[in-house]
Amino acid sequence: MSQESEYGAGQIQVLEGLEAVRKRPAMYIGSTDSRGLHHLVYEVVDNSIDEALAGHCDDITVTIHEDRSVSVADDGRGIPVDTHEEYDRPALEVILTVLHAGGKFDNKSYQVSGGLHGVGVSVVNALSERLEAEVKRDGGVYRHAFEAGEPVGDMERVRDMESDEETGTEIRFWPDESIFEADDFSFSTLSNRLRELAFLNSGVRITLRDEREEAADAEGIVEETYEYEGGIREFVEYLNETRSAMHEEVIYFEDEAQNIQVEVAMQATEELQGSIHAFANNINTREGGTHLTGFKTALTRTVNDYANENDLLGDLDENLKGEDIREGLTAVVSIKHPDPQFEGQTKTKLGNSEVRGIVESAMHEGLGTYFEENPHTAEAIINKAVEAAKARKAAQKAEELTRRKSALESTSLPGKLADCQTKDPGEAELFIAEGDSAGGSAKQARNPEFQAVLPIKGKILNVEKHRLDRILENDEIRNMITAIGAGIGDEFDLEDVRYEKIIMATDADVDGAHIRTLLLTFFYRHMRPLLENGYVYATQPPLYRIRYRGDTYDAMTEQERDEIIEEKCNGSPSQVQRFKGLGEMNPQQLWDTTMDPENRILKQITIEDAAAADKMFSVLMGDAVEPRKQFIKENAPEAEWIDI
Ligand code: 0RA
Repeated sequence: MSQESEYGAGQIQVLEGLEAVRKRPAMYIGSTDSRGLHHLVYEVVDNSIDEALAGHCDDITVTIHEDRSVSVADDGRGIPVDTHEEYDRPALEVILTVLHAGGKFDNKSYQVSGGLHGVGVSVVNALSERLEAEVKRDGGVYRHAFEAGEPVGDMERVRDMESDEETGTEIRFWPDESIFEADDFSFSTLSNRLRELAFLNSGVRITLRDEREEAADAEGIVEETYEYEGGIREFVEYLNETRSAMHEEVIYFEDEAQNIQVEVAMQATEELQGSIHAFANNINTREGGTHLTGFKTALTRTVNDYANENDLLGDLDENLKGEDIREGLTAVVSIKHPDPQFEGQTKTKLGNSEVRGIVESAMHEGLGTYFEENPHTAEAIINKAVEAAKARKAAQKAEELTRRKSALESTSLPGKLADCQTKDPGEAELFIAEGDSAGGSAKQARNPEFQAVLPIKGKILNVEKHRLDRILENDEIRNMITAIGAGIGDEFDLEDVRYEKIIMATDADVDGAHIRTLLLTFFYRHMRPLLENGYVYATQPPLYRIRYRGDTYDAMTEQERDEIIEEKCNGSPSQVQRFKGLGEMNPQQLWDTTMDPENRILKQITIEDAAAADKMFSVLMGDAVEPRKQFIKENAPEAEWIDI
């Protein structure tokens, strides 16, 4: 390749054409579903965040337009527009059409973001039907447009500006409908990620605007701005909004070593659920890694050291365990590394081994100092951890926990479960049906070859409010654990899961929504890999069935019902039936509308964003009433379906 001479040794990059991106989009952006679609936005925003981290940009605006395109505007230096010598084309064009070109232009030693895949804006261009770039730079406004990644005409300087001062980049793109299965940007998905980015990069102001008609009609939120001077300190406050904190100020410290920045913010709460979120270069490292290990190790050591030195362990005859200390603790650990190594199944596990020690010593020093300066808080935190240790030991002593846990692993399947014939988890489906009548119908309706049914009684236990020993006493929960067959909590093993589709079949009413949330809370807190790997689904049964001259039509919404009546039935249907609940359908109807893989509509529940999910569960399931009302009001009508 002729270009190779341009690169220094060790910097040789393979220049692939954008054609490769269009052929195998998933290799570059992970997938072509809704997640991939949103990834396009993040890829562009990451470039603006890089400008911000380099100190040249403080305002980023993301707009979802009426025509379903998205634009990202920033007030950075603007993508360079001068001629790129190697290509003899404007740099703007090169950056947008040559894969991996972005990095070559900036001598930033420290490109922090770059996204999960870090592929650059040219990938967004390749996957867009159309892309328009507008750059303000060098006293002028420049425009260039592209279709399917190919330039349309030449870059133009469209006008002069009065001053050289105003600079920035705006990129608007129309995702290619022939590539993406999804075409609908979700305000809540984008808002969660942009808010998170604003927390992680203090001082950057990010605005999200929704210009679509639906957004305005629902008198909903059409514009939100995220800006947090306090950075991850405010992130922790936000996560703890509905939890009772044990000390007013969030504990915060930062450190830098070997060009690696470390930031830690934490606050202990009275709750039972802890939540620790680790980020590396703004990426939510869901699978953990060396930064998280360093944090946990130092936390356990520092707390035990302080407790022993000050005789705070009382009659506890051993040191506190990590899990005792982490009970109710909310923490955000964020590191920025010049060369992060991402490993693991979903490339969200930080691998750089040097990070562990750096975080560990930053944490030991920072938390140690905090304890010395705030002895009352230290004591309260340790007392709570001692309580947790005692509860854990009491349960263990009675051999309850161990007995129950091992009983759950070995014993026979629950009597209420109608299991399927196949033993291949890849084919097997488990319907968790609300109530005995829906459960009964589902048992008759199912295809027993691959569909199992487990009826559950109405409201299961709210796991947000109980420790594991109580949770394991609950029959409905025990039945689910044995049916799924993969254990629970730390011992949960995805390999042992008996069904790769676990389908919540609940009614389309308020109670159904509540039960679904209780189930999701349970999966999220105690079987999280199920959600992380996309094994959890919800049925979406139709609300109406319309008959006309021997034909049957199903409608998911009132609007769809009216359209069918108008268009298919000439305005006068023979019958319109409203399904109030699954229990009201006869087995045939249940099969046709909800269980038949050929016809049914399933909603796959995924965790896009662990911090947002965590916040949602603590708001929805916690004690504080006002924030819950507020949350539901803001997110209605789709509160139950918020993308987590
Ligand atoms: C290459 C070089 C420079 C800036 C950028 C790219 C840049 C890219 C994007 C993408 C969205 N917003 C952006 N802002 C800047 C540095 C240019 C210089 O040295 O002046």
